[in-house]
Amino acid sequence: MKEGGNSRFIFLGRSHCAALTVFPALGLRKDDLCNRGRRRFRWSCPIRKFMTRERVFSGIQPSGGVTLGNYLGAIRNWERLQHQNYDCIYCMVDLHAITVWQDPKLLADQTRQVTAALLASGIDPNISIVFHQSAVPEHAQLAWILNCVARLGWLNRMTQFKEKAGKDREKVSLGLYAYPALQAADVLIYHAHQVPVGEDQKQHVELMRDIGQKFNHDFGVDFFPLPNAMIFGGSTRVMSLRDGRKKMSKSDPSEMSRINMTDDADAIAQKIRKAKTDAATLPGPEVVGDDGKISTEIEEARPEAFNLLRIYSTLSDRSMASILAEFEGKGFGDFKPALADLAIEKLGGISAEMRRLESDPAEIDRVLAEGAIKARRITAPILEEIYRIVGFLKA
Ligand code: AQP
Repeated sequence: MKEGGNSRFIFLGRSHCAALTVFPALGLRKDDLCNRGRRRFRWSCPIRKFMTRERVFSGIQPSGGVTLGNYLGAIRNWERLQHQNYDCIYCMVDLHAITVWQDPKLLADQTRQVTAALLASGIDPNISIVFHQSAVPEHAQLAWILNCVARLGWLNRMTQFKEKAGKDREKVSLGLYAYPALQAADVLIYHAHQVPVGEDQKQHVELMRDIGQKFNHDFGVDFFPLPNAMIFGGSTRVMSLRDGRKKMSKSDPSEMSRINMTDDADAIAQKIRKAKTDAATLPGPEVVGDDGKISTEIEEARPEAFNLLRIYSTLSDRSMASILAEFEGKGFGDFKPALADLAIEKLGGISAEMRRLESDPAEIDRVLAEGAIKARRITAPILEEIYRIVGFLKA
């Protein structure tokens, strides 16, 4: 049996026990193991050697209703990835949500609602692992270790912290500052390779790589694979309907700034009708370059207009050039009703399914509990290995 390539056969050293624990979770048999003996042992990642498919991890905060930004920038892509050659793990990151105040009376329902949004969007818990973060303690356990690996200087550069903390930096929680180290733990505890996110999370994924690399270097191991940000689809950054320079966000105080996945047809139509635009007519397809992109200069001159056009293009799965060819020379009086009809058509089914799922909270809880069991089959042996690398005594 040979190591490497696409072989399913794995050679193990001291990691044998952890490997045996994780084997059933990966659908492999004990016979697939071949222990080469201690002489050839290197500190390396046993789990990684098992993997025949890349692992995808991503999360979403149950910090409010799910927005069109979350859907187009993340959830829709997650649904598509589970039908490609990946093992997908999707998490309601409630530990992240409490980095800003969450009403305890609402948090559980918000977690169920976000789960309902994933399921209603086609994420299948029989294909992907779907769970909530606080049910898998290894995330927080690894986060503490990574807090001791990450450097203050790195966290000081995080733009999301600067934006969320604003001028009142002294008063925000320590958790909000340490958020990216927990996010690194979320991904590294699965040895995940790919992290599908919206554009706003790119810097955090880069930080995960730095943290993983420093851990590997400090402990002299080749343990954590370094994850990649997967940023794809036509709407990697959906902007506020009130301000085309600001990201559409769950926590924006203005309800009119976002479309929620639970909005009914009237609310969607009203929000699009009132969305900020400009007085000019829409340009033709000549503004789209050969690479399918529009220059930053052109977009920045009309951020609200291009935000709505991009939403239309992504929702309809059509190119920007074909949308512009259709609406060239028309004003927003023509374009907005067409966008509203499209959004209602595409989102209506999802919000109806969300309502149906939310009417049975026990079933959502069952899905999450089952997902947590599957997740822990992966995280527990990896954490055990990490504890050994760090030098913690076995309990
Ligand atoms: N406007 C957006 N456009 C594209 N992608 C977006 N995402 C969020 N907003 C947009 C992507 O959705 C995933 C889940 O995000 P999150 O809930 O974990 O945190 P967030 O990025 O901070 O989202 P919000 O809506 O802005 O939440 P609050 O207001 O609570 O901070 C991520 O992949 C994110 O990129």
